[in-house]
Amino acid sequence: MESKPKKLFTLVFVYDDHKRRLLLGLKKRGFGSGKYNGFGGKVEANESIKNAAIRELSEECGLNVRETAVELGDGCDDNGLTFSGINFFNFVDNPIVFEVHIFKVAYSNVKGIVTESDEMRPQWFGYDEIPYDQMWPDDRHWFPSLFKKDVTFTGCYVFESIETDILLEKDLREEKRL
Ligand code: 8DG
Repeated sequence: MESKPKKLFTLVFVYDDHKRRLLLGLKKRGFGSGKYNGFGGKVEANESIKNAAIRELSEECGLNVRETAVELGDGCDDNGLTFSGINFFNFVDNPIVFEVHIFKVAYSNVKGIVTESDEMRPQWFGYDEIPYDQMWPDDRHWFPSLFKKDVTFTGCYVFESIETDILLEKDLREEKRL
């Protein structure tokens, strides 16, 4: 995997500790369609990873990260976005590894109205009702780390093919958040 070139993606999860719920979107088209996921996509040329994360969140579900956070904590930046971890997805038959930078943001730190887009149909799920059966198979492996306050994580997942979601190998490391 190390020798394959990597392509950068983002993924953002909006959480609401007050109502103990997480916003996911049902992907309506393209790669991963029919699965629930956070909001994200490809990092464009000359775009920072963080700006790509903020842009994709806005494009896909209508929520905009505030310039200054209302609620601070959990390792977040001034605007409330918390870096959670990086997942590498290696599809055996694909020459490029996906490097996905994952962030979370409290619902109180975004503004706007949750809105369906061409790509995603947003839906809230209780923390105990995450629809893993309708998500990528690796997600149930690293989701617990996403919710931990004091760690970041690095995951490496090998899939049989880019056409199927058969997971062959998984590896997850947690690091103490500084
Ligand atoms: P487009 O507008 O050009 O169609 O695409 P995009 O929005 O720029 O990118 P995308 O194809 O929708 O990006 C794929 C998203 O899926 C990206 O956020 C990374 C994420 N993703 C994977 N694999 C996995 C996985 O196994 N689990 C989860 N939760 N997300 C994944 O690529």
